[in-house]
Amino acid sequence: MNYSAPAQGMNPVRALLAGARALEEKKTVVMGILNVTPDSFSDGGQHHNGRRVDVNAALRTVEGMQRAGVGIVDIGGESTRPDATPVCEREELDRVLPVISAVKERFDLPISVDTSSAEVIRAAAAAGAHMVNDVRALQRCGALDAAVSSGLPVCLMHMQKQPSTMQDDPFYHDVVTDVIGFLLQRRNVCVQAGMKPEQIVIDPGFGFGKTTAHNMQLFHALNQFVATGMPVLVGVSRKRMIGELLGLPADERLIGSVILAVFAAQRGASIVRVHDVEETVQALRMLHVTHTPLVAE
Ligand code: 7PJ
Repeated sequence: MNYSAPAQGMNPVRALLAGARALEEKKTVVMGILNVTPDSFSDGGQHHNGRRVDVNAALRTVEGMQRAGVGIVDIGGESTRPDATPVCEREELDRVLPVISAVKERFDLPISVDTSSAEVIRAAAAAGAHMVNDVRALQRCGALDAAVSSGLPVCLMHMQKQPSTMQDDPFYHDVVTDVIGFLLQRRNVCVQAGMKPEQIVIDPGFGFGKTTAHNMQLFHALNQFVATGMPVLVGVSRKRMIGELLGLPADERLIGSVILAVFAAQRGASIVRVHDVEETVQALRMLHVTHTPLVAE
């Protein structure tokens, strides 16, 4: 069984979200995080034993996500936490490709690949991935061309500097206008390179070169991102901003994460990227059945 490709002429992101059983009912899609790294910040090593990726463990996790009602599975082989060891392209391919192929074979779920590498984009697309999620907004050498030729929907995320330096004194003139300006500029570059505007999802990049105050300003301004007309992805799950606001370590940030996912959905996010799929799906179902009105800001 496989999530089928969008019908000819259908808006690709709409098709992806509809495939994730969502957009037609204006519901927010839950994207489940599947890290296949030895060192991701809150769940590293679950699907990688330090030497190689554990495909069976990854499949068990996806099975749980599917049962819980996940919309998209986001598979990533590079940790972007500040002190992570950089990964070479070959290693990233060895981590993500077997998992993409195995998930594709077993599950009827849209698959996103979390990568900045042209080679990984090409290989993942050939293996049947349905979306490219790039924290570097396709700025790495060759990534833009690879994404354009894949024809897949892409998520462009904002990051200031690189993971190893991004938290050294982040500075913005105005974080909201700076980040929206960057994303609009990357959207234009992508469209000039041949991408369809409807292929593009944007993401403020919570925690990537931002203080907690910056993150909060961006969160309050989500309606401005939504107003660009592009679907918005929000990734705040277990992030440090929640830890700082509540004074809690990464493994105790579930409630904060779920609440922020609900707020993001109320403010019009199309996709929320989360570790805790079951709890987030439950919370969003409650939001949807109770018809909580959109928060106007
Ligand atoms: C994000 C991401 C995010 C998008 C990561 C983590 C760090 N991709 N990849 N947005 N974060 N689009 O999961 O905490 O916020 S890795």
